[in-house]
Amino acid sequence: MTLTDEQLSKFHTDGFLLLPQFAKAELCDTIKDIALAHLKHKVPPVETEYEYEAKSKEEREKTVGTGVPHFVKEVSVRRLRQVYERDIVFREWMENEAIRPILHQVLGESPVITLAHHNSIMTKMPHTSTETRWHQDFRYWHFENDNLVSVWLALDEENSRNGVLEFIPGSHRMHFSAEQFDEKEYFSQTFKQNRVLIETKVSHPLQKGDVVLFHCKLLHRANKNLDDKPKVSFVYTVKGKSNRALPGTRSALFDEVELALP
Ligand SMILES: O=C(O)CCC(=O)C(=O)O
Repeated sequence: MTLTDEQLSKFHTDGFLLLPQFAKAELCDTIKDIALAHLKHKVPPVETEYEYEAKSKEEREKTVGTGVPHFVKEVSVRRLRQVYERDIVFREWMENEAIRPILHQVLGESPVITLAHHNSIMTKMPHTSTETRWHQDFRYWHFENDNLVSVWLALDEENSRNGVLEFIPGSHRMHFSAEQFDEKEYFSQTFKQNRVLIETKVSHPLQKGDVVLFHCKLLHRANKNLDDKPKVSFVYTVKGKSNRALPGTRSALFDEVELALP
């Protein structure tokens, strides 16, 4: 399967692309069942809502993922980290052959999974989750260039009620000044110029099996979950093969997995 020229151009213009019904419902259900079991038992390494809110920029850059500290046992898990190693079903989804030609197209070269970033089951728990503020994923990542794309799989319906992703189209190609971001490098909502840009945001409700590709510099956010069921999604990141992680940074601490064309 490959993208049409129109789809590829849309990805480069908008910074994201929806691939409707890319994964089978049965696979999504299996992934979700395993994820829910890991979430129930808070199988490490995880990130909790507490850590997400409390960590400084420097801590977020360094964290490699541990367990849940004893004092945050009751707090909800925001994401299961390092999912590639957790279960064969997770690994097979990340290595699935059908998406490789598409990833090759959007990156313009061989895709390589970076296990340092995302590589997660991302959740929004009912009642206890928090908003994810406007940000670029690349802010805490350290590579020679920004040729990185994330692959988001909706394991169930994602909508405005349970916290579907929202994007600012084209923001991956914009240049921003440091003052447009707060101390944790979230895109400041009080800055007038930012507010104008935020009004151009878009979001698309997702169905089970939908995949969204999005560029690592695309501004995106998500609401907290106002529904009664958890929102559970799978996200991993690929980079162009020639784009090396900078030595000595967290981005270089983990293995990479090359996805050869089938
Ligand atoms: O909260 C969400 O569902 C999106 C999470 C996200 O964008 C991130 O952690 O980079």
